[in-house]
Amino acid sequence: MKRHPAYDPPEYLAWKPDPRLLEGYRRALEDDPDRARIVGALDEATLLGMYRDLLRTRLHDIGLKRWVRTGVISKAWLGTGEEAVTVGAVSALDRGRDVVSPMIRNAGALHMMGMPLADMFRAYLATADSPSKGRDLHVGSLADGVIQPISHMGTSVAIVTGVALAFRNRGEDRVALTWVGDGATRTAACHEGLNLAAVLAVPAIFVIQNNQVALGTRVEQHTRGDLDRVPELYGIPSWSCDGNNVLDVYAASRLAVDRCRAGAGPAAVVARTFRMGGHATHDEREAREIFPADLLEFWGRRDPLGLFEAHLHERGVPPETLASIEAEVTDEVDRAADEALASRDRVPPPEAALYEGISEGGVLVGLSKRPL
Ligand SMILES: Cc1ncc(C[n+]2csc(CCOP(=O)(O)OP(=O)(O)O)c2C)c(N)n1
Ligand SMILES: [Mg+2]
Repeated sequence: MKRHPAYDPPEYLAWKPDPRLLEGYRRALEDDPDRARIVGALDEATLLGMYRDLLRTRLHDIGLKRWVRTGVISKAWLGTGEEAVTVGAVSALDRGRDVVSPMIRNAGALHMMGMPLADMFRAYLATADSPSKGRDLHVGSLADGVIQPISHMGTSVAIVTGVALAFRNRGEDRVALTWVGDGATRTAACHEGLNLAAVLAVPAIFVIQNNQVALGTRVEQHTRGDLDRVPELYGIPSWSCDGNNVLDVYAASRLAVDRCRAGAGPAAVVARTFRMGGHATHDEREAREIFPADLLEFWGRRDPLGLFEAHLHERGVPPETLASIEAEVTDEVDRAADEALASRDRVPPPEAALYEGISEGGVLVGLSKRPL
């Protein structure tokens, strides 16, 4: 894929696949028979769909970064380097009926669940036609099965537990999934939520997204012990995976989702990855200062997009096929950003919009379109 000197992490600029890493990438998918079966069943169209989703996610980040640099917005929260954790997990869901509760670093889940990219950009501009009608840059759409997050880390664990309980009580064959950062796993809300999900045996999936850092605090500063074993504390089975290998995340998530659908209660996925930028765009330099340079290089060599692209080449997908997908997605993301800018010029947020859609007879708007 094209690299973007003004926006990509420096480690990505001269990116070349490392043959040893590619072999490890393949081995992770072949050594475990369950994962090998799941990945082996993917056809080329599905693999290319994942590539498209990864690219959309990366280019949406780049679009936001461009806006920050050109003064359109002051700050953006990005998921660069962590895209595979989102794309792999959502790919394991049935997007017509399941529900997700993404955190701000899981923006890929929004377009994958069906939200227009232009709406994702509009959220940052707070236009009246943005998903929250200009009230919040946290993005969701109940009609698309996306629960809008709040800032408070860990709360989505309890929320999806409640949603999954509703599914079970109604006898609906649906699952609810959320992502929990390494820092968020340290909150009381997360532990209460995991415990409740386990004892009620609800169809919820928790993806622990260990990107090695919480704001400016490295994982080894905020956690003693092994994050991979957190679900086990509550009797929740979990599958660990390489968070920079989209197919490994997909396979682990499928194992978790299949278990939930079979009625065996909650399941977890623990994905190890790395935040290649700052907590948001404002602290990129500071974020680099908290890690040794060789750690950034280590993770830079594991760019989830670069590795997947190289893996697809190895499987015989011609480079021109990927290049034409990239051209299409680039165009699509650019157009979405322009549409959002046009909204800002056309529809500034009227005060009245702030009071719209909060509740209708006590029922949140959106529920009627796609009941949770
Ligand atoms: C309960 C709570 N405490 C503190 C914060 C401030 N805060 C926002 S993001 C963040 C770090 C989250 O780290 P992690 O869960 O690892 O997610 P990441 O940002 O790495 O994706 C903190 C402490 C918050 N939003 N909520
Ligand atoms: Mg983190």
